[in-house]
Formats: sequence, structure tokens, C-alpha cells
Amino acid sequence: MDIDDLAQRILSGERRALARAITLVESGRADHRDQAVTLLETLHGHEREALRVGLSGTPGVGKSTFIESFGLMLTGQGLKVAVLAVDPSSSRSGGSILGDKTRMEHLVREKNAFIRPSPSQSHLGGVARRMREAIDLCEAAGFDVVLIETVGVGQSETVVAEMSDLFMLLLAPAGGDELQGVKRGIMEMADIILVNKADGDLKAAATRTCADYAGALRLLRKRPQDPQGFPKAMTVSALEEAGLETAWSEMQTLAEWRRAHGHFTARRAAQARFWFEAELRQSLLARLDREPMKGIVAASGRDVENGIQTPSQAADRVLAQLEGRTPGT
Ligand SMILES: Nc1nc2c(ncn2[C@@H]2O[C@H](COP(=O)(O)OP(=O)(O)OP(=O)(O)O)[C@@H](O)[C@H]2O)c(=O)[nH]1
Ligand SMILES: [Mg+2]
Repeated sequence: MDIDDLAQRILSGERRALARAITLVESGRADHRDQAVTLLETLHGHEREALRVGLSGTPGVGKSTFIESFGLMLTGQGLKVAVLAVDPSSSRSGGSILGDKTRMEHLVREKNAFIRPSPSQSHLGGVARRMREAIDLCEAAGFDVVLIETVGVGQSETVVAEMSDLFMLLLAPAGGDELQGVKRGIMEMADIILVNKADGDLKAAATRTCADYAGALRLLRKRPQDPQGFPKAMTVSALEEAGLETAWSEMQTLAEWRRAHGHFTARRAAQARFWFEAELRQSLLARLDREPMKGIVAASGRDVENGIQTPSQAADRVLAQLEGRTPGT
């Protein structure tokens, strides 16, 4: 594969080249990994800054429908929109892929849109790296907005928030006045809460739910990266395409304020650092699972079992091997 050629085609915004590059970064093959690393290095510094918008919500809340309507509104304004999905549980069926593509049937056909379903990888660490790299590739291809969708399970929200400039939480109207058991930590990450399905019979409930969340948001500790009035809650209807323009203008207001006050760049810098450290830790652990370290770890484990070495002694010896130093020094 000619990596320079692929890089040029990505930079000129060719969607097929982008798709091919994402396949490359997703691949588990060592030679593909080398090519992916070369490609990302070639493109590094040529990316144009997109607005990265994370979007999370429980199954059925309307994420795909929202992205379809919202994405179409953006492409209608002449913007280029990429949609990426993080779904660590997608390996369960491999099915959310097809599901999403059919639910986004209009956006799929838009020439200024690019939709990439979840990879069928279940390990969140691997998913996170692939996602970050896919975002970089989308920026190299000149997309204006990158929407990163995740279904709210496990740690995936945190992962998505750590790679987004803005983080949206999508909620459904609740029956009574109870908050929907949204974990405090997730509320704290949200920049804008979108109460979806504010239409028909659900409209009144959506308005109430929105007011409840607006109240709950006011109780949270003030964050330095927010202007007056943020984080905020608002109602939308993905189905009836209502409130989408307001949502977009709120996102832009927030992004512009953060840009003007240095928070935008600072957040990206902190995220880059976070991912560096995450990757370093993950790579170190992976080395312990590979030969020759794997065998050394296993042998040390047997020594500890048999009382030949203490756990600390054995751990130090293994690390000494990794670092190329004499144990105990
Ligand atoms: N009334 C109403 N229904 C909606 C709205 N948005 C989505 N729905 C419906 O809610 C159901 C789930 O929508 P999806 O967009 O598939 O939800 P999702 O969050 O992507 O779901 P998963 O991919 O399973 O996590 C579908 O039947 C949609 O038609 C809305 O704004 N109003
Ligand atoms: Mg969906």
C-alpha cells in the first residue's frame, strides 16, 4: 500500500480513502499497525480543526435518529459531517452497525457526510485508540464536525468525553419527576443535556424532565470552562426536527467562548496528555502479556507460589528484566 498516496487522497477529502485508512487503524495485524502509524505521522500537523461533539445516551433514547436529523441540518448548511460510533458492546451482535446505517438512511447518501459504524472490538482500550485515530483522520480529511456517538454503558462515556470538545447527553422524557438515574459523574461531564422526543404525547413530559435536569445542573459545582448559563438542558425532537438549530447555536456559542478564553486548546492539550499516558500504560501491560515477558511472568508466578521468592521480590525482578537493570537497584 502506498501510504503517501493514501495520505494525499485523505487530505483532498476522498471518503473512500478515509474509510480505507480507518480500516487500517482498526486492524490488529502488525504490518497494518506499522502502516497506520506511518500514515498518522504523515498526516500529523495537516489536520484542520473540526468541532468534536460527543453524544451519549442509553439505548433507544434516539441517538441515531438525532444524528440523522442533526447531521442533515449541518450538511444542509454546507458543513462536512463525520459520524463515528463507540459501542464497546457492539460485539454482542455486530448488529448496531447495520441498524445505524439504515436508521441514518438519508445522511448516508449525503456527499458531505461520512458515517463509520462501531468496530466489532470489545476491548475499550483498543476501541479508544481506534476512535482517536479515526478522529484525526476525519480532521485530516477536512470535516467540520465530528459526531462521536456512544451508548451509555460502562466507561464508554468517559472515553468519548475525553476525546470531545463538547459533550452532549441525550435523555428521554421521564414519567414522573424522578431523574432517570443518570450517574452524577456523567451529569458532570455533560455540556448540554438534550431531552429528546419532545413531541406529541411526550412533549409535556419532556418539558418537565428538562426543567428537572436544568435544576440538577445548577446544583453542580461551577466549572471554569463554562460561560454563564452552561451547562444547560434543552428539549429537542429528532423525529420532528425541532430544536436542532437552537442546539447547534448553543454548541457554537459554547465552543466559541471556550476558544476565546483558551479552554478549547487547553482541553485538547490535556486530552492528548491523557491519551499518551493511557496508551503508555496499556502498551506496558501488553508487553507483559507477550514473550519473552509472558514466560518470565509465568515462571516468577510459580516461584512465588512455591515460596522461592516473595511477591515484591518477584515483581521487582520482572520489572528489572523489562528495564534492563539489575534487580534491587
Ligand atoms: N417520538 C419520538 N421518537 C423518537 C425520537 N427520536 C427517536 N425516536 C424513536 O425512538 C426509537 C429509538 O431511536 P434510535 O434513534 O434508534 O435510538 P438510539 O439511541 O440510537 O438507540 P440504540 O442505537 O439502540 O442505542 C425509534 O423508534 C425512534 O423512532 C423523537 O424525537 N421523538
Ligand atoms: Mg443507535
